Amino acid sequence: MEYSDLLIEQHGKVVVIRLNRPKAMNALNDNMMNELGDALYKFDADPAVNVIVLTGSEKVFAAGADIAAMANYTYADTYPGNYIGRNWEHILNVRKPVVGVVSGYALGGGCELAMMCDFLIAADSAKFGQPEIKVGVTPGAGGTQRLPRTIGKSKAMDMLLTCRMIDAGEAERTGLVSRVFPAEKVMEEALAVANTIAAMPVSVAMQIKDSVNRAFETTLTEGVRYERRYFHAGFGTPAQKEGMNAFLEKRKPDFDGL
Ligand code: CO8
Repeated sequence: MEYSDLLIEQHGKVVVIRLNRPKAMNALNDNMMNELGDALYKFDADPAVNVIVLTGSEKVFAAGADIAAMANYTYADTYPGNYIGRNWEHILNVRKPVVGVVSGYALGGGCELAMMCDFLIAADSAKFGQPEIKVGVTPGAGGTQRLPRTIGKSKAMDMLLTCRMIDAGEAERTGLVSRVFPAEKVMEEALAVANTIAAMPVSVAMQIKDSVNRAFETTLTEGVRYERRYFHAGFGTPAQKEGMNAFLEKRKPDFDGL
């Protein structure tokens, strides 16, 4: 598939998917979300890829769902027609790590899409917000759910009800992003982070991602049982043999293809 709203770059075992609708602040329309789903599934299945980086431009990650495209939708379009929704959550089916890199605005559906990444790295220019109330709707892709779970109820309510944007510093303090870098260095630094993950055994990275996500869906006891199954099963894998033998032999492990 040729992409008109995405740019793709590959750096070793890391693939970078860049949202690219510069004239519309990367507003997320149906075509872009279809293309994103296609690209995510393709790279998730590609043995040459261990990590996916999702980013936008220097100015904007994404300024939300495309308001021009949805302004005239009716309820029949949205609920029975499922015009906006059906292609938004493909990212949650991706089994390999997805690192989001946010420079500039991540607003509305853009902030929600960012929160669907496994973790976020931000440029010091990043601004996160959920201004849906100002266009007369609630968030629809997890803003009222993932934001309070991530930054706490008080800050989330504040952002959701007043449309206040938070900057990169506040996003890092509240746990929305894991690291912040100067805007001009953020991609270089994010690629270094992604390459660190890409050098680990991809099978174990996938198990860790699955276990962490399970933590948000189950009780602590069940979550630990789930984790324990992966831990025990690890002893049947080449990644465990290579990792532990390399440690004992005082050499660097080679997890290529594991
Ligand atoms: N949709 C469509 N077009 C947009 C959007 C958008 N969300 N955001 C910006 N644009 C367009 C503008 O209309 C403008 O187009 P034009 O040049 O043709 O007039 C162009 O991008 C540049 O924008 P601005 O001139 O406004 O640029 P500024 O630098 O002045 O401002 C902002 C940048 C602050 C990002 C501003 O554009 C803005 O506030 N955008 C809207 C943000 C917003 O309200 N987002 C929430 C949208 S609703 C939503 O996301 C619901 C998600 C539900 C998902 C459910 C899935 C299941």
